[in-house]
Parts: sequence; C-alpha cells; structure tokens
Amino acid sequence: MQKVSFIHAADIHLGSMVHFTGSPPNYLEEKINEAVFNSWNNLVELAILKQVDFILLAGDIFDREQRSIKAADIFYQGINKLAKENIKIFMIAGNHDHLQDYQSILSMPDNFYLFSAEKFESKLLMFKDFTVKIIGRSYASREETRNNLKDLQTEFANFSIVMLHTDLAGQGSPYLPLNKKEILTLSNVDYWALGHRHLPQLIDKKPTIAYPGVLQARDFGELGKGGCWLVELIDKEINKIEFKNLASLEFKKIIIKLTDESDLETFSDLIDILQKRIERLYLQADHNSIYLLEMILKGQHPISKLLSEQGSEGLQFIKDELNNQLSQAQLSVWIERIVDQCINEFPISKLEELKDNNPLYQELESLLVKLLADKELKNELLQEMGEIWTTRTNLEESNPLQFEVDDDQLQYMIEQSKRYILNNLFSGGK
Ligand SMILES: [Mn+2]
Repeated sequence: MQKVSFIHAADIHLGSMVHFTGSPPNYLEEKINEAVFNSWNNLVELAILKQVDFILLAGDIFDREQRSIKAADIFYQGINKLAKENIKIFMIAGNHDHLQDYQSILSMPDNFYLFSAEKFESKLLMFKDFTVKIIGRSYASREETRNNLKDLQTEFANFSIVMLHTDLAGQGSPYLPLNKKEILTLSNVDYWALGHRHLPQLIDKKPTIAYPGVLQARDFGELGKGGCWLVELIDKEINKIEFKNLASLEFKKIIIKLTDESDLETFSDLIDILQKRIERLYLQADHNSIYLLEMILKGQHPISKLLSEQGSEGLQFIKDELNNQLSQAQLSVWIERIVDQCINEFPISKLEELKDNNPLYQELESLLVKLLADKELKNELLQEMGEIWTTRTNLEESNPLQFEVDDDQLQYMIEQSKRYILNNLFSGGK
C-alpha cells in the first residue's frame, strides 16, 4: 500500500494586511498585522507535521506582482524549511502575482518550482507504486484569456492534477474564462487544484474540483476560517480530503435581536447585553484565535429611538466602551463596528392606521416595495444615488473610491429611508 499526501492552498496574498479600524491594544495590533504572514508559517508547520510529499500553490500567493521584500523573505524561509524535509512545492502565479516583468528577488532552492507563463507544463513525480503528474501555467499578465485546454499535455499519469487560477465564470471573465463543464471535458484529470475564489469550496468529488480560499481572511467579505485542503492518496485514489484551518484571526458577524430585551432602557444596559453576547462567544471560541466583530442590532425596541437620535456618535461610544473592557480583560476580541439595523420605533398600531387610511403613506409603501422588485426602477434608483455606488461585487475589481451595494445593502438603505420618512413626516400625527 502506497500513501502519498499533499496540501492544496491558494490566494495567500502575502504582503497584504488584515483591515481594521481604531487602535486595538498593542498585544492585539501586532498579531493582527502579522496574521497573513503567520498563516503561511502555519501552512509550513502543517506540511512538516503531516510530512506531506508536496504542496500546490494555485496563484495569488503574493498580493502584488512586485513582491515586497518582507513577503519574499518570509516565503523563502518557509520554502527553505520545507526543503530540509524534502517537501516539494509547485506554484502557479495568478492575477495578483502574474509574471509580467517578473524577477525573483531571492534564489529559491530546488524543491520549489514556479510554472512558467509561456505554456502548460507538467511535472512527473514517481512514487514507489504509482506516478503523479502536476500540470500548471502561470498568468502572463493581470488578465489571462488563454483558455485553450487543448494545450494541456494529454499524456496523463496514474494520478493527474491540474492547477488553474480561475473564477470558473466562463465566457467573458478576465480570469481564465472557463466553466465547470468545459474543464470536465478533460476526462483524465483526477484533481483540479483551483485558486482565485476567496472562500473554500469542494465543488465536486470525482474528479475533485476544489478551491481552498484564502489562508487568512482580511475583511468582512471573507468570513469564516481560512485554510487549505489536506489530501491523502492511497494507491492512486483519494482516501481523504480534509479542510485545515490555518488562520489566526477570524471575522465574525453577530446579530443581536433586541425585540424581547426587557431590561433595556439606557446605553449602559445595551453595553451589558452586548458584553454578555461577547462572553458567550468567547466561551465557545478557539482561544488561539483573534476575533474581529461586527455587531448588528436588529428587531423592534424602544431603545432604537435613543440610538437613532445619537446616530453614529452613540454607536461609536458604545463600541469604545466595549473595546476598553475587552482590552482590560486582555481578550483577543476587537469590535470593528456596531451597526444599528433596528426597525423604526414607530408604534405598530399607528403604522396599521396609516396603512389603512393614509393615501400618502400607501403610495410610499408601494413605491418602496416596487423599488426592490422592479429591475428598471432599481437601476434608476442606483443612478440617482450617484456614481459613488456600484453594483459590481467582484473582489478583484474593487475600487476604494466606490461603495458596493448588493441587494441586502439596498434593502437596508430603503428600510432606513422609510424609517427616516416615517419619523419626519408622520410622527407628528398629521
Ligand atoms: Mn486571484
């Protein structure tokens, strides 16, 4: 019986940082700033602990094509450690670390192989009882449209792996325009080691099509635990595929429903309630991990009147109070933001009355419903909102001068507008 194991990772984005605001205490800030580098070190440790035979890195290992010296050095240290353990590394470059004008800063040891951007290449690994072939091609520039799979070497081994950096979005995508159906026309591939999507996904098992996602999340768009796939082959077949968490920091959204909170009259009460929720989270948490939190207040409660009166200053006050308590207790938790999404404080009975008898309110209500349902009207609204808003939610294309608005966000904005109109137009009774 021959056992072979490997790690499949991608999108490490070495050189990028975890996004946070405010000033966390020193003991946290340092760890937050090192989190992306640590995830790579954790991967190296896992590979050595499990004594894997090789590691696949499926693109966007560095955040920029001009690798920073710190990122290059930390990467190099890891590769060197792996060399001492005879662990091989195969890497393709993605859209972030493409090979246009690429020049290696440090000389890499022989256990490291970076696939060229010229054409698909293959590497054959010989084990005692079977062979493994690894095929890959790096991005030549920021966008990669060469999607002709016929270029792939067609002589396969006992177990064949193809590494691709693609969003699998098919036609029109600038990131290797292929879709699942198209890649499956190559029937001799056993494992599609993909990169580019930032959340882990095991799309199919036979053949295996997998995205590892990022090693370390860097913002609230990358919720959950980052990591890699650990794959074990026994006699040419996949025996086990396991997701391994390598992140030292996690982004978490917590929803707090205030509707049934009876002992809630002041901001002090609210701080107590939020503190209890954080304590509950912390009891179940992994104590080696840092948590960056978004706390979302929802439901209907008289306190929302106070919240909306005090606006963002009120929320900032609550956040600062909680963060102070957390750092005094030396907990590895930092609140990034508190969001007030409470439903308006308008009395329900009065709202019912408006619904039945007030033509102005009736018109408003039907317009708000239409805004979400009618595509044309929705687009018109987005245009009215101005160029600063965009519906494009492609991570790679994000523009710091624009805000992305998806359906949830739009619905929230419409609800907030409704609340504003109700309070200002109807609360006087006329
Ligand atoms: Mn990418």
